[in-house]
Formats: sequence, structure tokens, C-alpha cells
Amino acid sequence: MAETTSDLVEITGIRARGFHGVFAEERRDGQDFVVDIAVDADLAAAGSSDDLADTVNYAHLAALAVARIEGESFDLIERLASVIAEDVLADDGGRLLVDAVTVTVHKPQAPVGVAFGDVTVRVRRERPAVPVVIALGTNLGDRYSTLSFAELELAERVCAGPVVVSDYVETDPVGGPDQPDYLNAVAVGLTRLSPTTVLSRLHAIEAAAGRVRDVRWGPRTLDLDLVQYGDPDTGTDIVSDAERLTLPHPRAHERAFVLLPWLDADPAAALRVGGAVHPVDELLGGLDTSGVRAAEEPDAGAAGGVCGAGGCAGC
Ligand code: PH2
Ligand code: MG
Ligand code: MG
Repeated sequence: MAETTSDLVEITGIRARGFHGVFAEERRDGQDFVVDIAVDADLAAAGSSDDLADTVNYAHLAALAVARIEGESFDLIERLASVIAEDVLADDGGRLLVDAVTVTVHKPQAPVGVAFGDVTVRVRRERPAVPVVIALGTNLGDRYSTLSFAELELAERVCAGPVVVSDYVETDPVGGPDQPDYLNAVAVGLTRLSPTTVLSRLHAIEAAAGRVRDVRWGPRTLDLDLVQYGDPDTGTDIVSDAERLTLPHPRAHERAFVLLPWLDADPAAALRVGGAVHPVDELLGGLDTSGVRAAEEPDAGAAGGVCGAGGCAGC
């Protein structure tokens, strides 16, 4: 299962007056509540861009906490901490960056009946696991080894639980300069990482496979594209037109080399195109699929392997 990053945005000591508590005096008179919030998020982009749009604004976190402290009264600070954590996961200011959040609520004036320093509760909440669709492509080097490396890395670094990978397909290059045929596939799984963290993991896996980013749509050792995040059938898919992360993938609906293997991995696949959600098999009906062929696994025997052709299920 993929671990989250170790980067944090943390704000402590957010103080406001609230009316939470079990006792009538607490509901009547109120008291100060103090909140600390720490979000796990990949800060590499902000670290190099120096752009607030690439990180979680701590003022936004503080505003969420104050709204909850001053809002509807709860009996327990456990509840207050939980709703703040859920708010942060649901709304990080449009950054799509938060992987997990830790919220601590302090109640230093709690009616405990003896002298005490502070009382706190702390909750940690991760994102729920959501469906994710990733398109894989390669047309340089040992394409079969590269795709099987990518499958393992996706399972290890991006997905939570099993990953279903389509059969590989051999495809004519679409767009770009004159270049060799591609080997394409689509992986479908669940992730607990934010869309931004998924994207940066995909880039890290591409780099680990030896990819150098040069010509747009040119030949590449490994291309991993985030096609869809969340489930359009339940309206929980993320739609984003941010420059660094466009969701769903803006060209997936017109690419047979994505839709055919996707349908193989998930026959019930659906994709949002503009405002409407379409079954992928319906989208495929309108496309020319002649450039997409079943891929032949390289023959291990011919490459010098020890198994004979007949009856071997291991290659
Ligand atoms: N990827 C591209 C451009 N063209 N053509 C095929 N057949 N397969 C690809 O994966 C592919 C492409 C840009 O990512
Ligand atoms: Mg691509
Ligand atoms: Mg790409």
C-alpha cells in the first residue's frame, strides 16, 4: 500500500470561542478552543515554483477550524476534531493536494474540577480509497519489461489493494513525430492519495524507468497518464482544469489506445466528457480502432529461455 509523503503544512494554536461541551454552563458561557492542523501533502511543486497555488494555504486551514469552533455546538471535542478533519479532506482550497490530516483540539479551560495544564484530543484521517484509472504507454527500449515494471510500481506506490491491468495492446503512434509503435495498457485500481500526489508518483515512476522529458508526444520509455480520479457514475470524480493537473484526461475520450484496454480492464468503465458521463464502450463505438492490435508477448524460448513452446504456462 502506498505510503503518504513526509511533507507537512502545519498550523498550531488557532484560537476561537465556542460553546461545545456536555455541561449546561459550557453551552451557556462558552470557552476558548485551540486547534492545531497538520496536513500531509507533497510540497515538491511549491518548493520549486514558489507559487501559493501549488500548496495548501494555512490561512484556509485556520478559517475552516474557526468556522467549526464558532459553529454548531458539539458535546465532545472528539466530534469537533473529526468534523474539522473531514472539512480539510473535502476542501483544501481547490489544490487537490491533501493526502491525510491530523487535527488536535485543545480545551484548556475545560471544567475538570482540579488544576490541570491542558486537555487535548487528536484525530488522523486519510482520504477514502477511490477508483483511479491510469494509462500506460511505451515505445522505446524493452517495452514489455517497462510495462511490467510500471505495473509493480503502481501497485506499490500509488494504489491501495489490487490493481487490474488490461492486456497489452500494440498501437500505431497517434500524433507527434515519426516514431515506433507503442505498447499500451490501462490499469484500474483504488488509491488513498490525493490527485496531485498520484500525479507526482506517476512522474517518479516514469523517471525510474529512465524517461527523459523532451519532445511533446515524441517517443518515450514510459508514459503514465492519470485518466480519471474518482467515480463519475456517482459524481465523485474530480474535475479539474488546472494547468498542472487536468481531470479527467482531456484526450482520453478520443483515444482508442486508451479506451480499448480500459474496457478490457473494466467492462463497466465510464468517462466524463464535458458535462456528461458516457460508458466507455459507447465512446469506442464512434472511434477508429484499426490502429490498436492485440500484442504478442515476446517469445521467451526464442530469447534463450529454458522452457519449450508447448504446455508452458509460466512464461
Ligand atoms: N501517447 C502519446 C501520443 N501518441 N500514440 C499511441 N499509439 N500510444 C500512446 O501512448 C501515445 C500515442 C502521448 O502521450
Ligand atoms: Mg500520454
Ligand atoms: Mg503523460
